[in-house]
Amino acid sequence: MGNGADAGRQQGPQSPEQIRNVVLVGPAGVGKSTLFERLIAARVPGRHLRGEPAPSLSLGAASISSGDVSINLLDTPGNPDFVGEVRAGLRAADAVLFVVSASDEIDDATRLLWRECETTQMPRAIAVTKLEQSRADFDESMARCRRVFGDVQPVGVPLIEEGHVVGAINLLRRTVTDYRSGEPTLREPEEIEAAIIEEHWDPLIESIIEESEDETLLDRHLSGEPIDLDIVLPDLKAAIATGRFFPIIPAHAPTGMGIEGLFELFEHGFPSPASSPVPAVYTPAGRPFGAVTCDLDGPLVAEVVRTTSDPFVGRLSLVRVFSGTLSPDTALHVCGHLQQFAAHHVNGHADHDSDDERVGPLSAPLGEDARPKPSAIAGDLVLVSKLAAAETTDTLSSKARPALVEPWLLPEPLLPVALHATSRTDEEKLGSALQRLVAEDVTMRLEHNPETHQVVLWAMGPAHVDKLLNALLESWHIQVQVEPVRTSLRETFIRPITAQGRLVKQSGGHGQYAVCMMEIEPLARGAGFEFTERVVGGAVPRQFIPSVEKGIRSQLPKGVLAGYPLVDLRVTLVDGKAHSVDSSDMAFQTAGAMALRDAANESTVALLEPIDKVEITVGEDSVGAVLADLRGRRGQVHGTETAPDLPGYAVIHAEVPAHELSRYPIDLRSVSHGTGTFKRSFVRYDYMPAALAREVISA
Ligand SMILES: Nc1nc2c(ncn2[C@@H]2O[C@H](COP(=O)(O)OP(=O)(O)OP(=O)(O)O)[C@@H](O)[C@H]2O)c(=O)[nH]1
Ligand SMILES: [Mg+2]
Repeated sequence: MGNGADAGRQQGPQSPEQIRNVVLVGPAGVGKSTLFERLIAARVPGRHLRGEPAPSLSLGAASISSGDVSINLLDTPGNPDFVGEVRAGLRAADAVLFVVSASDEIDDATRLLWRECETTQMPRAIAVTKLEQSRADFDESMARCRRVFGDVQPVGVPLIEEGHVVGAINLLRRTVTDYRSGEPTLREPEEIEAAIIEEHWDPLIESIIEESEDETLLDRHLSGEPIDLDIVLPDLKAAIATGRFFPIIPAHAPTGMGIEGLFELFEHGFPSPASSPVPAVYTPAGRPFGAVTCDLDGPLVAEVVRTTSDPFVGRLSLVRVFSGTLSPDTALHVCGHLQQFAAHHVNGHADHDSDDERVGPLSAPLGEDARPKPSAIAGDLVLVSKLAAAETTDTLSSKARPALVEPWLLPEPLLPVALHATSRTDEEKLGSALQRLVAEDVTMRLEHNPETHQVVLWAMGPAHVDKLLNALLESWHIQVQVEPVRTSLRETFIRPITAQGRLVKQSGGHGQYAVCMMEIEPLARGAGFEFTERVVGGAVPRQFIPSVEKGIRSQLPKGVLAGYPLVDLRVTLVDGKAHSVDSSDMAFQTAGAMALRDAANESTVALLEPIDKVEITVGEDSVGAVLADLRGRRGQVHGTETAPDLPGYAVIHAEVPAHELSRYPIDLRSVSHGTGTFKRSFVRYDYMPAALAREVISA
């Protein structure tokens, strides 16, 4: 390739048609990162494979050039705790390379990920790894994919001998790449290989024609004419674009088998951003923004899909440009209104609108590294440095025409952990560190519970929590301890009683004198607090009756038994005594609160615990196990039905004490073999069993 082409690459793609955004998705450990690195190494001079990859914890990105196109590859984690990264990757990309391992069954975790892709309706291809392993079988793997995913047709077939990958057949080119000599060598198929090509050719072409609806190709195929690559490729692209036809290709990173076939697929079979739908765009006030298309001369609309930060380098935002052109050193409008769109609470991600964020230098990501990039056009992905306020899902737009992109659907973090720093100095740093880290990760939320005085982090699962603890330690040098999450309880009187508050202090000069008698009655759940009075003959002087009420009201949030707010009661002031000199507003307030406290003991006051409504979606095979587990959690099951849009799944409706749900994301995953997901929402408070209440009170 001449210098001219290289210079062109430095400039980045000149039109959206020259861009491919491809995201690798698949279950944990199938070899996505290995493949990602291999694809980079195949196109970036001087780049070598970097040993064993660690399980991925966040979205990886690399911009590489291949042929005439610029490919932005995205690598996602397979661990279900990081499904938020998968969703961000799907938003940033226009096509999916779904990766499965030939030596594993298609398990429920894989199905869940496939469904994540399916809901986006994005064009997909499938790569099969680990073909040389003893249990692996490409045909078997293909058959499994067909059963679960639909119209899956091979465009390549591996050649394996005694557990070694020795070559691959390219079905579209009808050629073989041979690795036996150590170097990939292109050759004509031998007889047996030609038979394999014939076996797969008809179903492949017929599937392509069915989706592309190309009559000319159909005529050629029926008349038995040879079909050249340049004839079949546009139809392949059309078939893939429907999102109903999935080419499957063997890939073996160690030998490089399949790598060139994948590039061929990316370049000629995958869509460019020009043909992808643009997400909904509004003005920051929520009004229609006007049409947005993948046009580099259009208004700037871009979205942050990943945020990383480093105490030294500052914030680095990975941005997908949907419209317009992003240039360095310009002022931008940056905004995020996450709560407006999210179905759940997103504490820690407050709405923000900033009118003068300056874009720093731009760069193209390359795994952990980056290379300078002059600008980014519609359809491209780019790293933007030093945006002060931008969080993941935020919109970048021009100051002249501010925009707000509707964010992708965020998963709800349901695993709470309470954190505190191990030392006092760390405790001071912890608040700001947590705020920064949570701002980077929209699948976390942060809650300061004023009732339990705990800092509670809501995460997706244990690996997600570990990731945060590691970041606190490594980037911020803060050591934290995780403690059980305390539930916000309530206190309530369980039977009517009479109470007396008696404040009699005769010390030196002015004394304090107030006596009040009251009747306390429990009220229905949710009724709150009512105050009435039946005082006769001025036993409590008129002006002090509101004082008694005020005193009681000030006691309510502090509780009377275990320090939890007292709720659902009616107090009727019936009698009292006053002193012409020593009685005062303060004295009656104190007496009112005293009466409430003195009346409280374990036989008159009970603890209430929050009950959540829970909706669990789970594979039908796991329903029994999940129901049994719910009983162990004091859950009340209200019904089970087949999932409306999810064949093979059931939805369980139940009410469960919140106290029993603190580890449910972990436990549900294990009782349901990874098929279970759930939603929870508070419904009401209800009595906590006495034995449990006693534990809480004595704790
Ligand atoms: N035998 C064999 N091992 C492979 C192959 N591809 C990857 N591996 C190994 O599989 C392990 C997991 O690979 P990764 O690339 O980290 O897998 P991943 O899909 O990125 O995993 P997550 O990031 O956790 O989702 C590593 O030890 C790789 O060396 C392959 O084709 N054959
Ligand atoms: Mg990985």
